[in-house]
Amino acid sequence: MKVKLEKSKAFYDVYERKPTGDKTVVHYCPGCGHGNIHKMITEAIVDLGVQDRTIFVSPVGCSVFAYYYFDLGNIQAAHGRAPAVGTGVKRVHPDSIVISYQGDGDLAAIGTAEIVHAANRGEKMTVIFVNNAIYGMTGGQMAPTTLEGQRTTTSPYGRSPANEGYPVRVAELINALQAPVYIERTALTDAKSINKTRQAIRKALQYQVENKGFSLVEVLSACPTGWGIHPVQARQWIKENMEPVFPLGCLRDRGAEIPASPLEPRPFVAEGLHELLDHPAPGAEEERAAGAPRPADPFLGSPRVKVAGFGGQGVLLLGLGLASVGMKLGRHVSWLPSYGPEMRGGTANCSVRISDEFIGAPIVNQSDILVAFNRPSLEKFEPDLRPGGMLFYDSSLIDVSPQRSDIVTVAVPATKLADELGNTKAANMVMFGAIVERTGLFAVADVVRNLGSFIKLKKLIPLNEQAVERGGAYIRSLA
Ligand SMILES: Cc1ncc(C[n+]2csc(CCOP(=O)(O)OP(=O)(O)O)c2C)c(N)n1
Ligand code: SF4
Repeated sequence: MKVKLEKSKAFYDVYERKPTGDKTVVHYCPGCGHGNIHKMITEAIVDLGVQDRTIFVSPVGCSVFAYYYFDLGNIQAAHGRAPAVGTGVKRVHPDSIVISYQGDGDLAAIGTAEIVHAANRGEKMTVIFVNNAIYGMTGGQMAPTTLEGQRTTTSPYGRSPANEGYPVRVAELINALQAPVYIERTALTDAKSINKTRQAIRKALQYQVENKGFSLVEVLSACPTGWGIHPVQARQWIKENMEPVFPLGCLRDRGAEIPASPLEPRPFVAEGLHELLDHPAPGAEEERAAGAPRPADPFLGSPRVKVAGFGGQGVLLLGLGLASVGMKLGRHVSWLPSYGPEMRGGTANCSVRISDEFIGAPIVNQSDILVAFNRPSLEKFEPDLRPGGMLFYDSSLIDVSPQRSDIVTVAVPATKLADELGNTKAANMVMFGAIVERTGLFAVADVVRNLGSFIKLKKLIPLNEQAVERGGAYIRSLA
């Protein structure tokens, strides 16, 4: 018999988001249950034909990086908040399939309130609850599901009910509520139980596709590392120790009572919202300055931009400016800042997307345009620029030449030009002018006209106007 092994299409081929190590393998320890459960989820999603509408909400815990692997819509929620985040997603996109994936520290300790209320409201989502009886990621502390007498790093003499209470049976707790449609507890111990888990995950997702209501599948899963035992023993340990406390089986299945119905379409955008926000509706005719055609290169017309430098160089404001002007011109935009805790001098970067299409994720992994204001930023983000992409760098501050030959490099002495205008801080706006002039993303005049949309102090506008125009003129002088 020939066995064909292939990876589910709902996984990425290569885990590009994984920053280090082998990008073809997951980061989980040998024998960990997370990988098995991920596989079951992806297979069900592909079979149900809902990959393009599934939004996976990752928890905090060992599966915090689940978004490295799933070729789905991915959101990483704060600890315990996945059901609340999932609620928001499902209410705004009732036609999406929402999966809240949570460990026991995440769901049963830090997010107790969120799971209880999401279940009680009957949010139409699927919760996959991975119960490994400890906090895996943080080194094996006691969790609410830790067994009586179980030794963990924070219960070295064994969990004592008198001191720490009894193990929380999550499936039973949720079963006390009226709204949920389907609740089942399964385990990953042997072929039979693995098959049961696969079926339960499938059913829970199927019910969501049929718009039936809230489902929770609790999976007893091994954490050989946290338990300090061999993966094979770990599976036996679940059987012998966990199953008596957390009995397997279906606690509730009301699927047959609730008729299937189509997922509701997305609610319309409130009429008048764009007028209220004082910008044209996305897709409306752009009000571009005369004589400024859109760039022919689609990547430059709808770019993914990374702007990076030191805090205090106006990196975030430049990104905000790109997004604000784009919005004023009727484009879909996103701006995602990222900075260190320092007020000044730390690193800062932002991801900007400008597009004619709805923007699924504001993250920019591979950029079409990189703007670097210092050498560490250039070195850090240059490898992520797509071949053929454009690199703008402040040549007054960066004394090395960029390394790659498959990109277009534009050196702009932004700080020097800003100094000539009397204010070093305007270097970011000099760069703004250079970027739009060189790429054709917007006209310089569009930027100048819309400066007030992101620079709130009116007295600063004249200087910034000069700076944008100076950057544009510099590019024209190179021609
Ligand atoms: C509010 C908050 N408290 C604590 C932490 C630290 N923390 C990170 S992961 C984790 C444990 C997660 O354990 P669990 O949910 O059981 O998932 P596992 O790692 O076992 O898959 C903790 C306590 C945090 N990030 N945020
Ligand atoms: S620590 Fe435990 S839960 Fe985390 S990856 Fe390792 S085996 Fe899995």
